[in-house]
Amino acid sequence: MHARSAGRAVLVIAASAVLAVLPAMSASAHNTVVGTTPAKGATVTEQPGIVSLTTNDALLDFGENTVLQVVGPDGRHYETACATVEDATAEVPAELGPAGAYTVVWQVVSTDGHPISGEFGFDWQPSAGEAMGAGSDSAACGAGSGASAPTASGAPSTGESSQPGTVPVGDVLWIGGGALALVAAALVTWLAVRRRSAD
Ligand SMILES: [Cu+2]
Repeated sequence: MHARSAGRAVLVIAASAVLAVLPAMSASAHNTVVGTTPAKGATVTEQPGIVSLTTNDALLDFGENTVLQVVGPDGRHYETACATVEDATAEVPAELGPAGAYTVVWQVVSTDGHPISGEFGFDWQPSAGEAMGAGSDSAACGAGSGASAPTASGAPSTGESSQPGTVPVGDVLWIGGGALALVAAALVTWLAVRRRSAD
């Protein structure tokens, strides 16, 4: 085997190894959900006012990458604003409508910069006299909703919603670090192979 083709084979093997290991490495740093309001599966009889999700660690505030949508049994949205982040909790104001099963669809950004997402449900059985929200056909926040995530400075949004695929900084660091490790490992192995085949 020529040294050059051996080096190329090593590169391919090293690349495969890095790609296989990366997801496992990054998963260990993800926030995990420790609680929600309302609680998952709960029967709610009074307007909760706020729907929230709490994790085990501080969340990153990436504006519209933080999503909490409250979807009613009629498929309409009952969240009334953009979600906000406070330490380990993301929350959104909501005014529930008709009785029935509600689903909260959420996405938050982990401490390591990776988005995590999921959903949970609760049952809305309003007591007599509870006011009902009208809901909306579309999400209260995000592209096309006309609303924008509040910013710390209170400055108007500058159209971040046109880039839904924005890669969090953490991802770039993970990928950059992985690529560096791969290049270093491949170089060392290739030099070893070349020395052996030169003998
Ligand atoms: Cu991660």
